[in-house]
Amino acid sequence: MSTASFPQGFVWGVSTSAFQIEGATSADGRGPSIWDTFSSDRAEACDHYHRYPEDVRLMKDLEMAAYRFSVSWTRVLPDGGKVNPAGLDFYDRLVDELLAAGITPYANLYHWDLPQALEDAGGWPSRETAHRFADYAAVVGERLGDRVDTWFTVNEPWVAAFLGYGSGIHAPGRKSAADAFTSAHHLLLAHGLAAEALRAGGAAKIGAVVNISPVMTPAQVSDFDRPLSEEDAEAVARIDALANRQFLDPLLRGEYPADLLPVIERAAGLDHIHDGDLAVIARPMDVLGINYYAPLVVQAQPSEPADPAFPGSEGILFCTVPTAVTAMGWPIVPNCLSLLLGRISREYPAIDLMITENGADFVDVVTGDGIHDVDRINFIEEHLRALRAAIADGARVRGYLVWTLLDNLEWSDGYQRKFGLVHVDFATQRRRLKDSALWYRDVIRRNGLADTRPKRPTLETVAAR
Ligand code: GBH
Repeated sequence: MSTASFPQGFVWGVSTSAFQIEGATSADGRGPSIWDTFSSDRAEACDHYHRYPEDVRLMKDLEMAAYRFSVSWTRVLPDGGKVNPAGLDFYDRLVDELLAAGITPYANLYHWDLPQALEDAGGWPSRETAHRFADYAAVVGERLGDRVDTWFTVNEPWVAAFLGYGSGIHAPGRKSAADAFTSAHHLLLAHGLAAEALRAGGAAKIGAVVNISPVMTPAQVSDFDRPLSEEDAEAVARIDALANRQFLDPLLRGEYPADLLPVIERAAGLDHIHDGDLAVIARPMDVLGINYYAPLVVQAQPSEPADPAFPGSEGILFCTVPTAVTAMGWPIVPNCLSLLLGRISREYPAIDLMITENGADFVDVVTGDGIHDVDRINFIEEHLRALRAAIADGARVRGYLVWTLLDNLEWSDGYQRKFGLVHVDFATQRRRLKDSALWYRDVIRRNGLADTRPKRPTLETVAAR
């Protein structure tokens, strides 16, 4: 195997999420989710609910092997309780369409669109929501379980808990450290209970998806081995516990990190963690999905107040660094992907991994003859090199899914963010392949990268921005 090619059977594809592409928010009995309530943008998104045959055809033309989509909880259970068969029918049609196109379906049950009725009943800070989620998982599993290859339960519980209930920049927009920690625990419990329900229904493979970011100081961004002062080491460890180990340790070791428990206790107490919960959360799973975008860059700064998205982060400054960034301002550090996969392989060696999201928003150059997104090609290519190196070092990564197929509705940022391999004109819903889509098809065809380095942006493309 050359250094640019990937293991035989490596799975290539893309990920999407329901609220970001489906639209049709009141079609066929769908109920309101917290994102319908919270978002101020037009909700028609990519109208994928009606255009899914075209979108599946696009993926087929791009020779994708796998598609990870999310199921909208409120299509299936509009008020969180009663089943809406017409909503289930949509995913039934979608899965059949994928299989007919030779694309393996990976279904994700929760990409942040909690039924508004369940939020009104307490939301994720309420333990009951985890049980409602397991009921929902059983319903979807029963209908699609004979055809879905892999089930993911929750996507990025950190984001759902700490941006939804901590900083409040995501739905439902609540701002309470206690609610954020209890939500995180209940999302993990929801994963475990849903895994049990799916297993009981005979599901093939089950996993959870976490967003993991290496945590480092500004100096370490260009030199991972740079030694740290005691204060900075403590700052890095505290953010690592909040962002990463809070989820990895319960899922893969059945315990909360010892250094995190006092932080949770101060903000939320520990009564919400019941005896037996961690055993449920740590039920064996088949794959851990990892979404990687950017490192978290921090340093000790005594006067700094806590960031509401990281309750317990008093005395820690989140830094900007002079590296290349995406349009969103996220630092581009591809080798962080090898760093994090090496770390997970060492510390949690038993689990198979899949990169379930990686990608970037850039200002694409849209012309009559095409959409030129060389920055996205460079971003993905450099991350694939880092991934390939991690695999050579023994990381058990079975596949890679680009975030995302289509330019879409980027949560609180609306429509101006462009993460797609495919451009969408939201006035007409016309889809056009970007250069990156065709480039990715070539990666899939040769099961790896070309031996030459990617192209840097040309002066014309830079000037065109
Ligand atoms: C994903 O989450 C989501 O799953 C997906 O729905 C979304 O469209 C996609 O990202 C793009 O946003 O402060 O610069 O260090 C990403 C989770 C958590 C990743 C916060 C970036 C901040 C990076 N994100 N993190 S930075």
